[in-house]
Amino acid sequence: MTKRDPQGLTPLADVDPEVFALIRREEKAESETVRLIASENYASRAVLEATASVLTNKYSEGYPGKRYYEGQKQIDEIEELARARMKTVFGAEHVNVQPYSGSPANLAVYLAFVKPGETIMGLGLPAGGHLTHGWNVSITGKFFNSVPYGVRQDDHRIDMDQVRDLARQHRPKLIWCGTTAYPRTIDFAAFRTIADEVGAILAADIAHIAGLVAGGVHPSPIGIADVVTMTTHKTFRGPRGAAILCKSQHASAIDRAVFPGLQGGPHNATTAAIAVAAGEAQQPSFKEYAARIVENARALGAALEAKGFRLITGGTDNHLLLVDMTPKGIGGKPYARALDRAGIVANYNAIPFDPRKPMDPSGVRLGTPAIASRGMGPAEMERIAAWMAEVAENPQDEARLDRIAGEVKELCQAFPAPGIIL
Ligand code: DSN
Repeated sequence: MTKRDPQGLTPLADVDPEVFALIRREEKAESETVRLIASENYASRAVLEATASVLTNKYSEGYPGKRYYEGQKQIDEIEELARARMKTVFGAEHVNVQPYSGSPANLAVYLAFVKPGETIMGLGLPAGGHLTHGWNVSITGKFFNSVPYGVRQDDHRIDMDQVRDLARQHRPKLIWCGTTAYPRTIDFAAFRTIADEVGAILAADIAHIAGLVAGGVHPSPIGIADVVTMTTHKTFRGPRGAAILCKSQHASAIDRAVFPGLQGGPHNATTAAIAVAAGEAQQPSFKEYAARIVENARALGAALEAKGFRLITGGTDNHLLLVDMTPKGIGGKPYARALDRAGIVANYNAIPFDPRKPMDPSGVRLGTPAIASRGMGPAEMERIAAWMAEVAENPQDEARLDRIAGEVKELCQAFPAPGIIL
């Protein structure tokens, strides 16, 4: 769209070599490293293509058949398709695919069901909850009276007795169940019983485990929770986006909360990519992928434990491990830095009742969705655990970290990263 390119058809590499080079470097980095960030994954080429389509050009405030702009024939069909496929994948009565991401999806739930100042409950951030479940630095902890619950001191499992006691005492309007750093299954039915007893709306945030739920390896909250929120880019392996799934009786409250309550035009390219991802989630191979995530997390956990690592709750039922680095004599942050140098990408993370500060906590969080997408299995988990142990014992040995990074790269070459053409 310069004088020499009125059609805007010049490729990115020529229009903006600087941005192009940075994207290429990211592609190389994602290909050549073992990515263990529990919330990350590899979207397929098909998902990436839909995301990068002309749908980005359209404005579509409203919902299919009820838009404020003309020219919506394709957009309406795309959104209908995304909604229908998501309903099929999750068995939901109603789906809204317009939230821009997980935090706006959760805000829409507040807007639909709670007034400012009313009481809500969610798992506290230091115990593995999410900021938007009422943590004090988030708008959700400032605009609502938030009563966080936690995990038990002895086994670090969600303390359902405490949830019940706090709910009886504070009579919340809304109870969140859902986590970002919790390695165990969530007992949705137990939360339902408590919510019913105090007359609360039950919201399940399955952002982390949506792919496991879709793949049948984690119990589903559909039909149990009143409303379910999810991001579409974590274990679900779609584009950066979100969805809200709910019972029909809450459909119009949720839809009105998303638009016009919180957002303007939906990101139509994302909607198309959600449709693609939901189509992929209906394939038998998605079930295999979901099972591989959990199998790998268990195998990685067992291999790490055998090498003296301490796993919070002693293991995992899902896609992630929370590791207390204290027995290894290194903090989570310097360890995550050293791992990164060795080609293994994870994030430092607080552990429950962490004596250290949030920016320098005791733990690291490890997830297996991305390496499961590459097709790695238990044998590779053994190798990764061995490298992780070597890094923990030699975090400043640059030559050793370089050697490991080289070995990691070789392993990665044997398991090409989905969606990336090098
Ligand atoms: N940033 C996400 C995660 O890493 O868990 C939560 O929003």
